Amino acid sequence: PAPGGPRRGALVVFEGIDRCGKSTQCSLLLESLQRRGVRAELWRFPDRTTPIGGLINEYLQKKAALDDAVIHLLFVANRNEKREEMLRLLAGGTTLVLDRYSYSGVAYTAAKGVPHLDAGFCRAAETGLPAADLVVYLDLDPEQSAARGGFGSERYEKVEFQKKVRSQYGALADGRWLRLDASQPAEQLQAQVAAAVQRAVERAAAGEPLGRLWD
Ligand code: Z5A
Ligand code: MG
Repeated sequence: PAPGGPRRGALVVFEGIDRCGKSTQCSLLLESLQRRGVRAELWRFPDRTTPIGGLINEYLQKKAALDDAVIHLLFVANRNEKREEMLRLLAGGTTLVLDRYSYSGVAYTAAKGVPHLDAGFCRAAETGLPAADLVVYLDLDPEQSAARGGFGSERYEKVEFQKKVRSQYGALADGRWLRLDASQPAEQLQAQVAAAVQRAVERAAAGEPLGRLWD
């Protein structure tokens, strides 16, 4: 960073199949960052509070049927409507913790197996958004996630589909992904998450540039 200039925040994303424990880990992480005096915010995608997010919510709750390309592009639009604010917060030194992001977009749409909506199409739709400094991937067997509370009421919450999503995630992982066995106890997972996030926050503060999807 420029001497005396702001040190940027890190973009930390949690990914994984339904019920793998993302929201639990995100909340624990936010508390631990704030305890250590790191300025941080927790967001989730989809953001169901915007008009576009409202349409996504109706689709997920099976109150509306939408073409697969249309729902994919709504998820993309829902991230783009937050793009400017994300960039502003990161540049100003706030670390952003995201509960799902573009990696969900690719994994869930590509898992549908629609020929014209493959992973290449999904990626092309959202170049220009910032890439994560760290993706914490909580890997869990869909049979185990299905046994956790609340599974089954929304679209996509089917073991067979979640297996396809898991294999799509496997194809996306690169050097910025930390894959954790999500069947471990939550506190044990959090210790590994906190250590990796601290390193990502330090790298960002030291001036490592923010990446761009899908460079
Ligand atoms: N989607 C998409 O298609 N395209 C996109 O671009 C985006 C999303 C962004 C929204 O999901 C749906 O949208 C999702 C993908 C699609 N569809 N599916 N599947 P969401 O984010 O609103 O919901 P979710 O992530 O699928 O589920 P969730 O309920 O939020 O799960 P979670 O956050 O991963 O888990 P949790 O709430 O922390 O924990 C679930 C339960 O497990 C709960 O009872 C916990 O107490 C328990 N738990 C948590 N951790 C543990 C451990 N370590 N051990 C044992 N039990 C645990
Ligand atoms: Mg959640």
